[in-house]
Amino acid sequence: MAKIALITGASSGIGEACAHLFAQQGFNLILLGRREHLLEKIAHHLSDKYAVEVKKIQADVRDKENINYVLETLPAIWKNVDVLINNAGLSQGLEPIDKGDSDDWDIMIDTNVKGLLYVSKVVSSWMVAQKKGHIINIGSIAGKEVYPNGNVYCATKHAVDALNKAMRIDLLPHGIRVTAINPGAVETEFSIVRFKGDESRAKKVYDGFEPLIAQDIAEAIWFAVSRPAHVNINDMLIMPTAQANGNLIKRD
Ligand code: NDP
Ligand code: 8X3
Repeated sequence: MAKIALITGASSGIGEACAHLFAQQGFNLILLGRREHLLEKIAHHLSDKYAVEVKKIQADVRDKENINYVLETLPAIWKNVDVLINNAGLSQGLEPIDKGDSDDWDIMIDTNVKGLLYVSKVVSSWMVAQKKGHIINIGSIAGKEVYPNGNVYCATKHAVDALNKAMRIDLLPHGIRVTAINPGAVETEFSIVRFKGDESRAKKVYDGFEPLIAQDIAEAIWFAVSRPAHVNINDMLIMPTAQANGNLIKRD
């Protein structure tokens, strides 16, 4: 029977790239995100191209009750999840702490931390019952250090770093693998979302250097997943060659 990967935030960027790569590897997919038309397009393309089964879940990871409902009401066969990719996440704004918008802070904390927890609670309980599984948590260089005006986004990714370590401990008795994948700058919709649709400001983030692309991160995730069962990659930090840390990029 084909393995199953559940990917949150599968409608664009890193999540979408993972959907392609895992379908290519013969995984059936559960794709979760809010923008149904994008999930539909991706699901259609992948099931056609790779003859895999794809289930779409249109949901907001911040909605605890609905997340419980949509996951718990999946047919039993779809609960045999082998790989969970906790990827749904975002940044909102880039302001110093005294000027930041507290609504932006709520959105980041609710999505990047609480949303990841809601999904993980349900799916890890299935993995515990199966005594197998692999959870991939998408952190960031922002979870390893703090950069100017990154305050709350960095705090949420530091929380992901802590939760990754905590899951590794809690799930150890059950043989479940847990991996953090921490990218530096990847050109996706991330900066367009951070700057609330301001595409020219978003473009400037990647001016004068070669950022990572979503495929680079999907390949790193696949590397971790495809190790032999006795090998757990705990943590990977992946940067563009032109980026030394959260705040230092060599531009032309
Ligand atoms: P994108 O904006 O391209 O993708 C983000 C994905 O998350 C989308 O599919 C979006 O889908 C989904 N998402 C956002 N909010 C929610 C929500 N409330 N409920 C369900 N899904 C949600 O950005 P990336 O691919 O770059 O981001 C993916 C992850 O990578 C994030 O966790 C981000 O923090 C992390 N990251 C990104 C880096 C970068 O430089 N790009 C670097 C380091 C980490 P939809 O809008 O349809 O719900
Ligand atoms: C997203 C990339 O540069 O904002 O995690 O930390 S960055």
